[in-house]
Amino acid sequence: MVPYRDSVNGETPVVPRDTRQWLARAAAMGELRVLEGVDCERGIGEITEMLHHDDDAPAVLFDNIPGYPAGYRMLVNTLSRRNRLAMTIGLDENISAAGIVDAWEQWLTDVKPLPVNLVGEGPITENIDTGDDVDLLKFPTPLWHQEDGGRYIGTAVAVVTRDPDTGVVNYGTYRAMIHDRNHTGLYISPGKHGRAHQEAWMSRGEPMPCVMLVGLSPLHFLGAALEIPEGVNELEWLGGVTGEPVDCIEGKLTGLPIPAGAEIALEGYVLPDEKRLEGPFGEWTGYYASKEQEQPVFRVDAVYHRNDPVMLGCPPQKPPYEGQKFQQYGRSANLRRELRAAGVPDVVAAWTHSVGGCRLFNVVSIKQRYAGHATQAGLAAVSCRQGTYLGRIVVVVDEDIDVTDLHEVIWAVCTRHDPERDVQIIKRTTSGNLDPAIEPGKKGYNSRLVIDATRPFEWRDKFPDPIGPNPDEKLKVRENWDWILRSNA
Ligand SMILES: Cc1cc2nc3c(=O)[nH]c(=O)nc-3n(C[C@H](O)[C@H](O)[C@H](O)COP(=O)(O)O)c2cc1C
Ligand SMILES: [Mn+2]
Repeated sequence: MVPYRDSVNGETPVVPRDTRQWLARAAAMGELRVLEGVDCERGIGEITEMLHHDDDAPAVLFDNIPGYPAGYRMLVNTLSRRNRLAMTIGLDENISAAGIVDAWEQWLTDVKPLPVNLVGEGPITENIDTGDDVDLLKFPTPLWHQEDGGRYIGTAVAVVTRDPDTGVVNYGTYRAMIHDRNHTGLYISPGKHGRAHQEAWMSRGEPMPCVMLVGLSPLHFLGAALEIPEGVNELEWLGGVTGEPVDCIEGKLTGLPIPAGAEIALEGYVLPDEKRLEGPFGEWTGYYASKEQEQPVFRVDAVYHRNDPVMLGCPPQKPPYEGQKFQQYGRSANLRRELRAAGVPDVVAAWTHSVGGCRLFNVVSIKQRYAGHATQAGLAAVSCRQGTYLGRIVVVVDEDIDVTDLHEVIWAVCTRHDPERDVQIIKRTTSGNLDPAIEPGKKGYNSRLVIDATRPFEWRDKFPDPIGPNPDEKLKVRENWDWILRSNA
């Protein structure tokens, strides 16, 4: 076993290995504020909501939280800004939105996962509490929204589970509310990989071995929160993306991999024969759409943490919030990839807008080739895997429209589509329990609006010319001149 490495030949790696390296990089970029004395009852939740809804807001580290030991910290809003997201995953901090989507598409198709590197100990083993010493209440867990049913220690989490049949390990973000000193809830929605593992263990009547990281590097949160194909161990995928295998210890009780550089890990079992009320909790649609409900219980038998641990927080808010501000790149990459794979020609770009929770409002741009091409693209965007769950509106635009820019998209809708000619409603499509627009008791189906906001194919040559740059030209001007927008000099 080689020891935990926080440097490569004495150099700090390009991709921050752990939370401490991430904090140092964010501080050097001028992207981190430290706030002291803010309380868990209201203050942290209220400030986090404000940060999520300002595009230029920094990451914030709360310290000296009243009622908790100094040094027990809470870090929020890490991945909401593109430059911090890029830094987290080893891309150029000035990369464009399209640049991240291109990188993501490549990671989704070409990355070779790297097995984790097992180490005997690491920062995470600095403190290990077991038995009566296990106490989740010692960590500063905020009441994130005033109407929440409890304290959610698990928001920006990674939950490690193993398939009992295949042995495949999964790393997913699923919410966890504290029930008491050594129990939390665990809400995994149907279709998620962790849910399949849970169902497999429960059907055997056996407790599910589980590790929940509630203090972890933003990179690991990103890997756990994004939709990566089934059967891919996200820890190994992260190793492939960064070119460095993730150093892990083996959990002493479960044998599950625990990143050695993580801040706080809870280890134990999801019980086969117990459920407790969980929720309500603010959800990604901007509502409390699922009320208090009976959900499985995670019994925590061991707590591992670094000295002066840093928790990571990302409570869902009305869109667009932090989660969607980073999800938009991965989901947009996936939408474009699936449209191309479905045989739609000349798809230029696709964008799952964060204001629609990266599901409810999707835009596709094409270079029109033939009559009906725009309809084909729109219907494919409704029906492909990325577009099917809880979609609502799809807009198809020409290639001169920047799909990421809501102003341009709505301008195209306002000036190129005529409702009588260009709107279609598709009925009985896939919705879900969280759809606020569908009456309680009737959830399951919804319908879709497909707007063709391209120039009508048959008379496109007579359509008036737009003013201003095309997306490539616009990008170039911004690359050269955007310092004018940001500089006070
Ligand atoms: C902040 C945040 C909170 C989330 N909470 C939940 C949750 O409580 N339950 C759930 O099933 N998915 C939740 N998700 C979505 C999943 O993490 C996401 O779909 C991920 O891909 C799941 O991993 P899996 O694909 O390995 O199942 C959340 C995502 C984010 C960003
Ligand atoms: Mn997965």
